[in-house]
Amino acid sequence: MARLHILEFPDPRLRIRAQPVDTFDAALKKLAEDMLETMYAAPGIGLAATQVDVHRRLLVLDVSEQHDSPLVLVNPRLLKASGREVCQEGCLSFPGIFADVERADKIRVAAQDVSGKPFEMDADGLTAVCIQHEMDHLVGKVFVDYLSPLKRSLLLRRLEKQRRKAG
Ligand code: GNR
Ligand code: NI
Repeated sequence: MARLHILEFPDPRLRIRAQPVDTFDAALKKLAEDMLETMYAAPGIGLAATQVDVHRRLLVLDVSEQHDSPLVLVNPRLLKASGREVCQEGCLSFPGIFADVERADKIRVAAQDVSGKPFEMDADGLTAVCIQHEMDHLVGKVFVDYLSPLKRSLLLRRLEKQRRKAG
């Protein structure tokens, strides 16, 4: 296993639209494992392939406190979405900044596992938020895109300030 480098805003590669995964081989399994290791180490609850500069439709997540419920979704598709909820979100590509984002609170997703086997799952709460956040990354979208221009520029200035402080 290996830890991967996470791209940070405003890296233009975060805006690349991922292509479908079409080869379910050992390299894909290794990528999924490395993404999980990278996510746990960060620490984070989800990671999209886009964030590690791999532009394929693949995401990993684990919202459990024990870090014992890893999920890998390959070629995820949203089948259903209902309800709205506001959650304070963070993103490993925007270290140290947080903002409220409204999303669907119940979703049904179709995806494949790392072997290519199709499955469907229902999600709600933090799992639903996280899957939607990761699926956005796969189309080049990031959470601050949902904010008003004023709120966004405030947060991005805060991000810059923190970076300057960190050297
Ligand atoms: O670690 C993460 N936490 C988080 C909290 C609330 C809503 C979404 C997330 S995802 C984020 C990891 C990340 O950046 N994934 O793309
Ligand atoms: Ni993110």
